Formats: sequence, structure tokens, C-alpha cells
Amino acid sequence: LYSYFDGAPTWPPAKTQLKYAITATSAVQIDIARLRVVFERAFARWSAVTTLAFEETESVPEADITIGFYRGSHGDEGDFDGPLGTLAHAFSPTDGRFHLDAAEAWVAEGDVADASSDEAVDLESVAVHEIGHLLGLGHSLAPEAIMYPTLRTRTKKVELTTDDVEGIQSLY
Ligand code: TQI
Ligand code: CA
Ligand code: ZN
Ligand code: ZN
Repeated sequence: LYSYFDGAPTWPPAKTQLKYAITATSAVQIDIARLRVVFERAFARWSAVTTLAFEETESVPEADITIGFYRGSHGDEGDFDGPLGTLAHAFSPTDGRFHLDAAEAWVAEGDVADASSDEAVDLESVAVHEIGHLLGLGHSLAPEAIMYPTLRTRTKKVELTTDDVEGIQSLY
């Protein structure tokens, strides 16, 4: 079953249009055009089942959600740790920060995962999970759910399950 953060914080009901900015990409070797496609697809999975709409902006001050890649200690309480371990983190509403560990072997749309790498991590799968956190979902106890706290490396898991949909629809 799905869960919320303590106090069940959400984005304000009147705010159905959320803007996101991809702000810090210099630490990672994926070009911005491909990052845009992956994040757009990940947001679209959540907008399809809620009244929320997401739009990319290049203006950081206008953005509700900021997405960036960082290495190691980067100014919040969640230091990144090199390959595997922590992959990414996102804060609860209405913080909007979504950080990814630049040290991961990220696989984005169109990449052929390096067959020799057991550490490849699918970027869209992680993005769909972290957007769930950005919107107010905690972890689910349902193993097939996107919000379940385990992802196998080299696996793509991007389809929302009934559990994820019921969770987000109870908030928005
Ligand atoms: N990062 C954790 C996560 O996003 C950070 C975290 C731990 C967290 N507890 C939390 C965030 C409670 C919000 C609320 O779950 S992670 C997965 C998994 C991670 C894990 O790097 O471990 C995914 C990031 F486990 F689900 F696969 C993305 Cl998809
Ligand atoms: Ca890591
Ligand atoms: Zn961070
Ligand atoms: Zn999580």
C-alpha cells in the first residue's frame, strides 16, 4: 500500500500547473536534449492520472521543481556516494528539489546499456519514482509499485501500478 510524508503535504490545490527546470547537468555525460525527453516522459506518467500538468521552464526563479545532477556533498543533508547506494533524492512538497547522483552509470532513452556494466541505472525509472516523492508520496509496501523502495540495476520500471495511481489520486 502507498503512503504519504508526515502530515501528508501536497502542492496547493489551486496550483495545478507545475513548472520544472533542469538546472545542473554539467556533472553528467548525457546531453540536455535527451534529458529533456526522459524527464518529460516521466512527468507525463503522473499528469496522465491526475489533474496536474507539468511544463518545462528555463527560468529557475519561475520553477516549482528544480532538477540537477551532483556529486558527493552538495549542500543538503543527503550526500551522494559514488556508483550505486543512493541514486537520487527528492524532497516533499512544496520544496521541489530533485537531485541525482552524477556518479551513477545512468542509462537514458536510446542508450544501449553497456553489457559489461552491472551498475547501469535507468534514469526514467528513477525519475518516475522521485517525482512521486516530489508530489507527496512516500514508499509503498506493494513490491510491484513504482514507489516501492527497491529497483534492480539494469531494469526499467516506469509504468505506474494501481497502487501508485490510487495513492496520487487520493492527493490530487
Ligand atoms: N533514494 C531514496 C529514495 O528516493 C531516498 C529516500 C530514502 C527517500 N527514504 C526516503 C526519499 C523517503 C523520500 C522519502 O527512495 S535512492 C529507488 C528505489 C532511490 C531508490 O537513491 O535510494 C529509486 C532512488 F529504491 F525505489 F529503487 C530512486 Cl527508484
Ligand atoms: Ca550513488
Ligand atoms: Zn541533494
Ligand atoms: Zn523513494
